[in-house]
Amino acid sequence: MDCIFCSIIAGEIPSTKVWEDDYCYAFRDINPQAKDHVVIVPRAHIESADKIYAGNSVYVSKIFEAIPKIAAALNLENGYRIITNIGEHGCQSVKHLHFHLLGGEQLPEKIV
Ligand code: DGP
Repeated sequence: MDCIFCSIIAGEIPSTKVWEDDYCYAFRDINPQAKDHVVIVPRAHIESADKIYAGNSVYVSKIFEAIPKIAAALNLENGYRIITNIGEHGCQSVKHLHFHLLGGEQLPEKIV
């Protein structure tokens, strides 16, 4: 399967690792939109948050267990933002489920 994030997880494409465990891998975004911009991906290839079901939702719960640890490692005690883009209207460019963690500075006005 030709997937950039699967290749990053496999170490075939270099990345700046921030966190990893049995369920997820987190690395710095190549095009940061904030001082700290981390992409958190499940080790399993799941297309997007629209493809979550009972059989794979453990990856999502494990990622959300990891998020406070990643935030603590980055000293984001003043807060941060988590975003996931889904499909064409959501402007998802990489078709492997991922959560953007943005922080490290005051973020711009939120959409919602
Ligand atoms: P999205 O637009 O939500 O699908 O976000 C995909 C993100 O992935 C985008 O912010 C840039 C990042 N990205 C794409 N390719 C690479 C890569 O090869 N390395 C790293 N570090 N980030 C990448």
